[in-house]
Amino acid sequence: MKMIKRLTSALLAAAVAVSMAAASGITAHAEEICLTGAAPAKVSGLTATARSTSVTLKWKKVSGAGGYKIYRCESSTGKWKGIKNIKSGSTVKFNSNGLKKNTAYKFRVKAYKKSGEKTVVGKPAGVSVRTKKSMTPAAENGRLRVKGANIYNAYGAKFQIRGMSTHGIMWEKYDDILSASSLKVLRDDWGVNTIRIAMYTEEWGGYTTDPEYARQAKVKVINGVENAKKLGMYVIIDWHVLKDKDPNKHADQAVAFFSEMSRRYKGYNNVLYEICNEPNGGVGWSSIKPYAEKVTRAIRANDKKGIIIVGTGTWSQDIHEPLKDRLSDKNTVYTLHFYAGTHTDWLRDRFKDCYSKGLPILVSEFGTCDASGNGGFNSAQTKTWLTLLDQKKVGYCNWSASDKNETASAFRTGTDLSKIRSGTSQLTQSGKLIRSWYRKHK
Ligand code: IDC
Repeated sequence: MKMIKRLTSALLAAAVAVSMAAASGITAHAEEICLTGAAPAKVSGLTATARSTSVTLKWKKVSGAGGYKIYRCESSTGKWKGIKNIKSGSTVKFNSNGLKKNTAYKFRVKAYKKSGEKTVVGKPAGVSVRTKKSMTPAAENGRLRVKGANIYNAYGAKFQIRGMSTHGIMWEKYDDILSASSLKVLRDDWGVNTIRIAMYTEEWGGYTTDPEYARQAKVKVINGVENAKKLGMYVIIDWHVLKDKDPNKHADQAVAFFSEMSRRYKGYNNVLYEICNEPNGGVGWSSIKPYAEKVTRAIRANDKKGIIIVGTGTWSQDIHEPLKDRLSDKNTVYTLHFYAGTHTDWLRDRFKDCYSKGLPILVSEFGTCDASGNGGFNSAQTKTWLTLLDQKKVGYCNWSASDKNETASAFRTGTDLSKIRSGTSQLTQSGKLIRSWYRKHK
């Protein structure tokens, strides 16, 4: 009994000495002797979850590891390649991005630690996995978030919105494009990952002009969001300020609307809130910012994660204004709109400057023609813009997925928007250009 007691206290004293030494940064001599050369244990519990272009690896933390080395081998080539060295000893998860669809991969993870000058590496754990053939955009990418000047998916890769905007959902039957069958064609035949629901605030059955219009418009928005969700597409709810010029004019209604939407959609991972399409008429950032703060507060009271899109002055061209006066909400992007026939090098230069200074930008609307939406189809300028945005991985939505008789429309006049067909037979020159561009990236 006495013996055991004495032993226990001796052990306790040793433990205290070691931990004191560790705390003071001195390595205990005894520890050095027993650890030199001893490799960390083999990683255990390694699993791989495949999507179509990325894989998430998870494993159990290895005690004493200083980091992990990760290797990948595409089975068709049989060659192993070191793809990542994670230095934090506590990391037990890694996303491997940019993989080919429907392809077999093997991964290896080895724990390592530094021993003096040397790195000692444990035995590899391995796992095999096959990426999926295809997945919906939202299943593939999960919840989007803003980081630096870009939008990222849930697995740490930059994500580019490629969307179509409706025309005004209260105009004619332009909300028909929100049917599940038409959205599916946009998703599968075009490669569209996002639908933007344009709800005018003043023009043509505008939300703020009559409570009955507001009620009808809301039903259409909800229908569109639900169909997008079923199809795994992202959806932008757009408070389409235009004629009203100053978003502050209907700020109370905007707050009430976005408060209701964010309460409804806080659990969805596919909803983005665009709170003012295009401030104009000389309304600058100093007026837009307090409006954005008000609406952001209303949204964040319910939905902490959905991305907020904020319009900028001069029909969403003045992105340089918020550059030096950013909103505090980190999950916000700033709107830039271009119409290819009107906005050329000078606006591209502004875009490049703001992007390079870290401003997160979304082109939530662009047209292939001049700013009137009619006339001046300009394929060359459209391609110059889209090439630039693709280089920076900045997203865009085309105006518009409608059949109105104007140049910006993607569909020929008289197309039944509720049942669009795959292929190009129903498309205008603008629709053909957009579809083929989006398909390249599918
Ligand atoms: C245009 C529509 C047109 C409609 C007009 C209403 O294409 O049919 O009569 O609005 O004022 C924008 C706006 C967008 C415009 C579009 C083309 O966001 O509402 O749509 N545009 O003018 N900004 C720049 C161009």
